[in-house]
Amino acid sequence: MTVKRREFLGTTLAGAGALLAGCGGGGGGGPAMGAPNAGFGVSLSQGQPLKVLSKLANASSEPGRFSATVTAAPASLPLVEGRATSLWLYDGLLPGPVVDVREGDHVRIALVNGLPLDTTIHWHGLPVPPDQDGNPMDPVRPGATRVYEFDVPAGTAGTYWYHPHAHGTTAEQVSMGLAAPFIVRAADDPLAQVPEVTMLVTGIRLGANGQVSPDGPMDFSVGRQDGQLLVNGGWLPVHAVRPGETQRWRILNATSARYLRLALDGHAFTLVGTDGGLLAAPVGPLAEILVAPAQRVELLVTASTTPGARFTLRALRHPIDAMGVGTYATEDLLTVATTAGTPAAATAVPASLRPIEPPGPAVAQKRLVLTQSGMGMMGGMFGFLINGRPFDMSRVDLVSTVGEVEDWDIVNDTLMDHPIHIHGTQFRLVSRESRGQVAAAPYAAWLDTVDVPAGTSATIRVRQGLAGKRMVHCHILEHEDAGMMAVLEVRPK
Ligand SMILES: [Cu+2]
Repeated sequence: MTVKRREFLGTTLAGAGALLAGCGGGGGGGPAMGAPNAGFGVSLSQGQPLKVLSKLANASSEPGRFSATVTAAPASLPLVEGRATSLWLYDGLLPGPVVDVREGDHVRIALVNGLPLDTTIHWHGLPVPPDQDGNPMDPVRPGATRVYEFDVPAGTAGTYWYHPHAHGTTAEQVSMGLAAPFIVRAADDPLAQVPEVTMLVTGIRLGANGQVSPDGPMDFSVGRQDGQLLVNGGWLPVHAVRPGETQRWRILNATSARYLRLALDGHAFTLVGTDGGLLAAPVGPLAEILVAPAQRVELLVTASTTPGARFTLRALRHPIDAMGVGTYATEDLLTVATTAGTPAAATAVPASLRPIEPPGPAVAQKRLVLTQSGMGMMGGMFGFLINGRPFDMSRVDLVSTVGEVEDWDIVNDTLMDHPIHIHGTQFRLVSRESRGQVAAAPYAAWLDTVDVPAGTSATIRVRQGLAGKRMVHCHILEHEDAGMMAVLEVRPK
């Protein structure tokens, strides 16, 4: 069985000629997109049971403290027959070990850098102090150990992740395997009784030699392309479920650039959580849900009551822009297999989950305009800029004040969709604008990453709680590395 490859640049290339002027691959596009998987195509083993992710062991026996060491280092795994694939992994695991803590915990994690290059750990979505958040200004050198230390405040229960944020090499480090979930639990979780499953989605692209292929110019233009989608490190794994059982799925999109428009054959989703944890009330039933790169969702899924049946979880066809430049083809992610036996009893879903307080009126405004330039950094054929400038870590681009609520208009004047991530806080989507039509956010939810499709804008309401420098960037990792990032300085009140 083969995965349907992404349909890039096929019949619509001519219309995108201006965008792609300078593409070395000529009319056929670059090798990564124009000829799907040309030069790649090593098949991974598939159909194994969905891996239950290992947890990072807590070395502290003191209540309220989580203490551990994690090592980022080269490792090799037998992903394809007869070959060892060289990867960069946390503690030798693909994906890395889950940090599983409770609200109120004090977290102390030592990172040992066994990699041949600088790295950091960014605690994606968590309100950790800026100097503990793995900014590119704070590299951990090869051979060095760095301790990250922070509190996990009340109200932050949710599904987060951690990954490197080193200057210019984040995409490379994540594509080599460095990513892992970080789950914060609340003492009063209204869904604590629902069996849960964590599913971290990553991409892997292996060359004919069975090794991870590096990013090329096309990747640095439109985000890393081709390869296979893995769930918990496995290709097309099988998730066995008792018929009729309701489960809580925590799904993390840890791919470089792949938008996941998720749908499960014959099933509907109930959305109960987003990047920053639970919604005020369940939303659904939903036939599909879009999870942009770096975003997370918590879904309730009630399996079919038919024993011994199989259903496919897919990432559905999704365009990455408004111009017909490229579209992700539908791709299978995982098989849900109902077991034999009698169906489980129905699970009652609470009508309300937790209060989501309104953030209050905005006292300041910001406008971020995303634009495209003719030439990109890192060999990309075009660059993406925030307010006209590429990233410079020595410059401050935006200034906010601790505790002040701001409205940010993020205007996408490029030809591609960009998932925009702000470090250190969770924000609310207020509204979206497209072709002059404004639509209010359909429900209250905490986000740290908002997708802003090409030619549209999004207004978010955001507040930073701690002073220091924060990163604001596109979470298509190749765009981030190629300079689509700004420095936000949060000043004390
Ligand atoms: Cu981008």
